[in-house]
Formats: sequence, C-alpha cells, structure tokens
Amino acid sequence: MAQPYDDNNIFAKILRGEIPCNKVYEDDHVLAFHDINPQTPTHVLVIPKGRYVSSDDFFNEADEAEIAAFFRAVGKISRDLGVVDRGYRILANAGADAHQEVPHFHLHIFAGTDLGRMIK
Ligand code: DGP
Repeated sequence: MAQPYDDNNIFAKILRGEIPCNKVYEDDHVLAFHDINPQTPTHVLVIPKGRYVSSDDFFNEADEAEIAAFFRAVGKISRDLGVVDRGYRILANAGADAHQEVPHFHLHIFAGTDLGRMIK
C-alpha cells in the first residue's frame, strides 16, 4: 500500500510558506528552489504543488495536466538556469534504497561542473 502523504514534511512547509526557500521558479503547479545542501554548483529542486509522496505516486496519480505542467516547468527552469548547453542531470530518489529523505516528490537538477558518470 502506498505511503500516506505527511503534511508536516519539510517541502509541504515550504509550499505553505512556513519555512523560507531560495526560490528560482513558481507557477500554479510547480515550485523550484535551491537545495539547502548543494552537491554541485547548481543544485535546484523542482516540486509539484500537489501532495505526492514519491515519483511513483506522482507518475501514477497526478493528472495529465499536472504532469505536463511539471515537466514543461523543468525544461523552462533548466533553460533559465543556463545549464542546457553545457549539460545537466535530473534525478529523483524514490523510496528506501534510493535514500529519499523528503517524502514529497521532487526532482533534483544538478549542473555547473563535470558530473561524471554517477551522482547521488
Ligand atoms: P532526497 O534525498 O532526494 O529526498 O533529497 C532531499 C533534498 O532536500 C536534499 O538534497 C536536501 C534538501 N533539503 C532538505 N531540507 C531542505 C530545506 O529545508 N530547504 C531546502 N532548500 N532544501 C532542503
């Protein structure tokens, strides 16, 4: 059974404005902000505003408009960050083996350095 959504997770608090973030983008469906503990010179998190625990939850439960808006936003954010020409990596950790820390679906955008073949 899917894990229930926890309204007290840190990204839910950021979405409600209870905790500040260094915002890079916002629209009706999406919020993006700099990671508090950046692993690369550019490290941005993109989250849907809907209540989705993980990528599995989002991919299976979100409606088409929400999914489309999310990935369009990822594309726009990447371009606006100026990382597309040199290259970037997008990644979602999901579940225990991937060490997902925050139980609100998010994509990481890593860029600004040679990323090698693997990154956590
Ligand atoms: P993950 O392991 O994929 O769940 O990554 C969660 C990321 O969230 C991790 O890179 C650190 C980041 N993070 C955790 N708490 C905060 C916070 O309060 N603010 C911001 N901006 N990022 C956070």
